[in-house]
Amino acid sequence: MTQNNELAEFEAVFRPQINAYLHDNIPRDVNESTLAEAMSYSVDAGGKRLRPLLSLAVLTTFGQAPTEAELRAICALELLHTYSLIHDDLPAMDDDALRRGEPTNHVKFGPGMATLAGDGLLTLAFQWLSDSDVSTDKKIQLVQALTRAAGPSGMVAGQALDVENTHHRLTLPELRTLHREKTGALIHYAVEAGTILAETAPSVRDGLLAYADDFGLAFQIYDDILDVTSSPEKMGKATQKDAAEEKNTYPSLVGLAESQELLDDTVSRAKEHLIETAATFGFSPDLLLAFLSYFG
Ligand code: GRG
Repeated sequence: MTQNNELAEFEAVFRPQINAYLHDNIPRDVNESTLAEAMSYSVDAGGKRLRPLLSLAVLTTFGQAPTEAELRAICALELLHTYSLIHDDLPAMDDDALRRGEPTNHVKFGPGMATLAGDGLLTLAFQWLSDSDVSTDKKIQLVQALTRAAGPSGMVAGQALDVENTHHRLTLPELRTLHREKTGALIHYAVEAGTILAETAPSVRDGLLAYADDFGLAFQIYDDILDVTSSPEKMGKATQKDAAEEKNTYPSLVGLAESQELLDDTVSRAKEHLIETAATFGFSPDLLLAFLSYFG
């Protein structure tokens, strides 16, 4: 089977499981029904489910099928990711009107309720992690890793750097730090969660995390490139908006051609980390390698 067929089959099995788990388990019986509606509005709006799929791909790579408890712990990350998107879209942040093809949470429910829906999903993520039926030792490791990735030493720090520098030009190393924290940290955690649940040896984990970090960087460079190239309509919008806000992106800092080169180098490094780790420790890199096809 080719790598890409393997990924297609994997996604066909697990994306519906993730969607169903999220849909069926988002609490709808909270006292405040508008809050419940606002939380499920964004969670049910779809999305690629990349982060939980990466965690599940690590488990699959090591021959393990997720238990219901593991699926709950893994889906917690998608709740947290969805909170970050709701807050990122708020008028006080990016002020975006569309997300996942639908009106953003604050357009539909107002900024106050959208803030609370994000707060609710962030908290619920830790509820799912801590009440999931995985071992206490693994739960502690997962909670520690997720707080590191999502909090003030990870995603929130990256977002703060972004907010603070909206009107300042960053250097390339500074932009890299911003993206490693803002976007890369949750992708790092997605792979780390898989290694915790699969109980991989520390050297395997380190090799997979090196892959994850290059994956996260590539993901952001690719997103920056797509913002400029994806469609004439989007190109006009993104360019105007980014120029008006003096946004720090790879194309705005180094141009499109060099951004593409940086993307190619980063994807190649991710491949090398994975192939080397797999060859040293004797597992198949194919499924995780196939995830890199996302970048074309
Ligand atoms: C508000 C604390 C706080 C953090 C926000 C994630 C984030 C930090 C900002 C998102 C900014 C952004 C759009 C970055 C581009 C890369 C990215 C994270 C895209 C969204 O993730 P996808 O493509 O989205 O996985 P889907 O909809 O598929 O889940």
